[in-house]
Amino acid sequence: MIEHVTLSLKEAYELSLSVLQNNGFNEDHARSIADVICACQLDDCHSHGLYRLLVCSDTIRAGHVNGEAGVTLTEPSQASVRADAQGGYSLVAFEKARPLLIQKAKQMGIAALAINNCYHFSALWPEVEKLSEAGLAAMAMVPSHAWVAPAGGSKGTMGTNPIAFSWPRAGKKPFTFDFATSVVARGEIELHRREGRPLSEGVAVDSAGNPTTDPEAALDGAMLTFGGYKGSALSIMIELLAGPLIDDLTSIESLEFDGGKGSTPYHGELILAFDPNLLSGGRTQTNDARAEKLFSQIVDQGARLPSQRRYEAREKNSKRNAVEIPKALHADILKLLE
Ligand code: NDP
Ligand code: PYC
Repeated sequence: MIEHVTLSLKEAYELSLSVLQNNGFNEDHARSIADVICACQLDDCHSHGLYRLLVCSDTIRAGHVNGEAGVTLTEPSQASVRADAQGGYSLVAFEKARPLLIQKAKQMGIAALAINNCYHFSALWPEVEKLSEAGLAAMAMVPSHAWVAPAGGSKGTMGTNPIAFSWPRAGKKPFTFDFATSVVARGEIELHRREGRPLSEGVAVDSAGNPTTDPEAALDGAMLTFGGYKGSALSIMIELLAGPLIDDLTSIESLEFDGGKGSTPYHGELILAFDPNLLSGGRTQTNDARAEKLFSQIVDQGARLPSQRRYEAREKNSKRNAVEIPKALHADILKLLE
């Protein structure tokens, strides 16, 4: 039985800010990281919640992320923005570029944001959800480190490569999904290792290529893609679109750049935004009703929409004004204030 510590939302946020600033992130970076990890913790997304304080602090202590990096925005075309994160985490770059991405999508119907030269540790749903709150449909994708074997192989080649999608719904929270193209995120395997829990079968192979449920052996070996060759192809697509297409690193190159330090991956991110008003030729209630009919048919048969669990967790934790993290994680986080 794992013991937990309860933190009020304010305590969780202030603890996050203190740890990040104590480890060398300026206020801009510390706030952008704290916002996203606290949002994840609020939604019970544990692999990308307060646990990431350990990862961000280890990375800056290894000299591998610039905690004071500025951002340069350029506009290669009417429908694209590039944000150079200059060796900082991606989140400040996203926040600086977001208004321009929204403006361009609303002018052109579709717009792309490339974030370059960034360290990237975060869940993608907070980004696409924000774009849907501005009335847009959106997609985001990133590579990571070469930890995942292609279907039919057994050597880490692609990243855990998450893809997120969000769809705006009138009067309702967006329909959003966000998942790794590996069976589970690497962060989930790291949490299993911390808590001494075995993995499900089919998640990873060990360094000899044999199936394993031991988290340590999985982290030393290779993770597997979801859906066999289908997830594998999607993962390769993400390598290409959020790598060479935007002139940034693949997961293989990110791992080479890391040089064995075990820091956060360093590469680019691609975010696409679509304006339903322009692409439909003038959005009507019928367009919305058709999307809602699809959602109803899913829910009415007892299936759930992606995000439903997250939104329920958000409501529960907001009402009680608290989140819970494992006691051992809390102790490790407090050590980062020393
Ligand atoms: P999961 O396998 O838990 O999948 C998460 C998604 O699937 C969520 O949208 C979730 O909705 C939905 N979902 C789960 N179960 C169901 C169900 N039964 N019916 C319908 N929808 C369902 O997550 P992963 O481990 O793959 O990824 C976790 C996080 O890790 C993501 O946020 C991702 O962005 C992040 N990540 C970040 C990386 C990076 O490089 N920055 C790399 C890899 C992952 P709900 O939340 O409501 O359960
Ligand atoms: O959980 O796979 C992961 C991950 C990689 C980078 C950030 N999170």
